[in-house]
Amino acid sequence: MANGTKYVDREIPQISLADFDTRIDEITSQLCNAAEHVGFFAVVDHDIAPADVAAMFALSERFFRLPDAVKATVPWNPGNVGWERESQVRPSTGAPDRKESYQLQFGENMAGLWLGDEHLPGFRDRCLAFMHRLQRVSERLMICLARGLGFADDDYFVRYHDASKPTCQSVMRLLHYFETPQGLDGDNNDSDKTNQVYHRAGAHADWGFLTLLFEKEGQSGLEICPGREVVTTEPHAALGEDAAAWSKVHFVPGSIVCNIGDLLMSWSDDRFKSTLHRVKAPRGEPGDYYGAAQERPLVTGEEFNARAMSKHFAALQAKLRAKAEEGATETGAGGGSEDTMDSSNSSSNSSSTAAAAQVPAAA
Ligand SMILES: O=C(O)CCC(=O)C(=O)O
Ligand SMILES: [Fe+2]
Repeated sequence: MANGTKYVDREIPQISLADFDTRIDEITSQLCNAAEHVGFFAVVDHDIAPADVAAMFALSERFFRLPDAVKATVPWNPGNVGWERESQVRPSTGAPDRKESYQLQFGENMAGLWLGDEHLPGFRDRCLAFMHRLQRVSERLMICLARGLGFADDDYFVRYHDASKPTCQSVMRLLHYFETPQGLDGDNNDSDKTNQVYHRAGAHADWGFLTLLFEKEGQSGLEICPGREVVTTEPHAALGEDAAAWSKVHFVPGSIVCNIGDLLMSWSDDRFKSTLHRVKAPRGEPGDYYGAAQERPLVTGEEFNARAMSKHFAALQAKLRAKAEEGATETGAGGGSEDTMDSSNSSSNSSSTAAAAQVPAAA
């Protein structure tokens, strides 16, 4: 491999949700096994028809084809909603992901941020209908995950992700990765050596609860690196794109690829693993997909709290601490900024931390 990335084949468990009520214990055990060992699994027989997924992709594509000036009428904001373009800088790469995204929620954060009907008639209603169907799939997963963790109440997680609450922070993110030049070198530089660096989604772990991801056949790129063995020492350097052995996630027709996020890892006392993953920019390997449109609607559950910020955005933390210390020197007040970020797992008061998901860390 030109770039020196080490690849190994890893099996992504495939889990059927068919006959959910009667098979719930079997499904629970399969899900928990996957969550503990890989952090990724592909769910099939989930009751969302391929035609409905294709229709959602088509709608997403129509959105992204609108002029930027129109998309800019629904700009991203710290409620973790809205449209952004090349603004997400990952600590692992220090460069913006080459993508645009539009994040949608059910509730009050969307005020003024739904694309107007004059641009795409029915957009809001169609998205919401799809989001509700996805929410039902995630609820089934949440039921099993709570059950598998031994919570007395199967609905424990479901209650904290109640889509009927205006504060619900479940997100559907439409994604469009931009076309990249053919022949990137091992450092993701283009062959003209113009110092352009290309990452579709740099290596990261999701800090939400659970991510459900739809892929399109022939649009490869998603790779995982289970175990997080690469983050034991210096997180930023170790999170580097090629620091460890990666595995390609191959398209499985009709499946939803799911992964555990940091919040559920924390909520499960680290029993379930939030796995490092990325969307690799093509490098001329067989099967690489160059563009022009790769869209993946996905839903994250509740966004992680400020603990994720301290983990992923150390630079920002350092700045905040320095500021706090400055304040303390001036006013004589004590206390650090960390405490305010530790409200942790208890649910739906973390919209400001959700914002950090897209704070350009290296800005
Ligand atoms: O598009 C993908 O395949 C994955 C995207 C992703 O990892 C993310 O947005 O968190
Ligand atoms: Fe991710």
